[in-house]
Amino acid sequence: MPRLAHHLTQQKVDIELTTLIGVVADCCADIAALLRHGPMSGILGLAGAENIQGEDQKKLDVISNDMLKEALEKSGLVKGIASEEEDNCVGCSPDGKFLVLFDPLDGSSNIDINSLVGTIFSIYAAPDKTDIGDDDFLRPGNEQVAAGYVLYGPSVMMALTTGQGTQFYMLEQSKGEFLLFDDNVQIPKDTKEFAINASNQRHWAEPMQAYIADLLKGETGPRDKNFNMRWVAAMVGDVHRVLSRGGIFTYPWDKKNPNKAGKLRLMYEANPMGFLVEQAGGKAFTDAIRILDVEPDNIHQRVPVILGSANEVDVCLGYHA
Ligand code: AFP
Repeated sequence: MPRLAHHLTQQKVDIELTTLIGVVADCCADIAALLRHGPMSGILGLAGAENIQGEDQKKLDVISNDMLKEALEKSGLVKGIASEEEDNCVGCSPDGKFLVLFDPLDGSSNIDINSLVGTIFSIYAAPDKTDIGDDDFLRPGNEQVAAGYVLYGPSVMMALTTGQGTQFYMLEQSKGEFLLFDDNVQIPKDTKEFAINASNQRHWAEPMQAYIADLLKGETGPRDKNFNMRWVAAMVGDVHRVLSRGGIFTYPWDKKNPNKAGKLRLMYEANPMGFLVEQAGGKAFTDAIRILDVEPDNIHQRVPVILGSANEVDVCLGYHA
């Protein structure tokens, strides 16, 4: 199985982008090693601070954020970064060619229960200017040059796209190398599996309530087939399942907090996942438009997310039409 850098070179990916993706991959391999030590490492639990989202930061959120920030700064390839754990963007190398946005540890609420977590990243070409600010990161997802995630599961796996389809790599622990094991991930167009946090049902908008109600009716209802449900509570885990065997994943708008458009963040969750899903033949929408076409107005902006098997996303959007 070809190594990550070898396959990207075969795909004729820009050498500096190939190097940058390698920097992210190596850092994630180090994060995976930390997670493997779990409770023995003394780095579980709360960090004693909140992030800009008002969420309690876990020690590993902060540690993984600092590891990625340091690795990206040292690479000399990155003009600036934005992170779920940073209030504002952080300038790195003035002549860096790329901007990188990331959620260093997605699924933080799963850390202390030894469940799935992951790192999500999104890469853009940097603007031709030295001083950068948050506004320089406000680019639609359709301008990403690469996106991916590393899922810290029984196997450590990476999903990656540079716009030439979506590939799966697996971390070969002894060498610390990511090896290609699927060079053309394809999401089945139809599915019988959905993912949603059903505890929010009473807060959803009526179209989403109607769509989910019809799924639950199974073959006795208008869908004429039975559906199964999964909820990992870590987007990386749910999206990996969708990429691997199909499905629809949604974190819809809910009236719990009407000034929040949804829970998931556009710039470092919905956009990179939307790029991966589309490149694998799936669809990724808010409840209205294609996620990659959303014009961002804030680096921590939230959006409703409906993504996965193309035909099932169309059915769900049909309820919202
Ligand atoms: P945490 O990182 O705070 O655990 O949130 C994870 C997440 O942003 C996303 O990865 C999950 O799909 C979603 O939130 C889970 O949200 P609920 O905890 O409301 O189910």
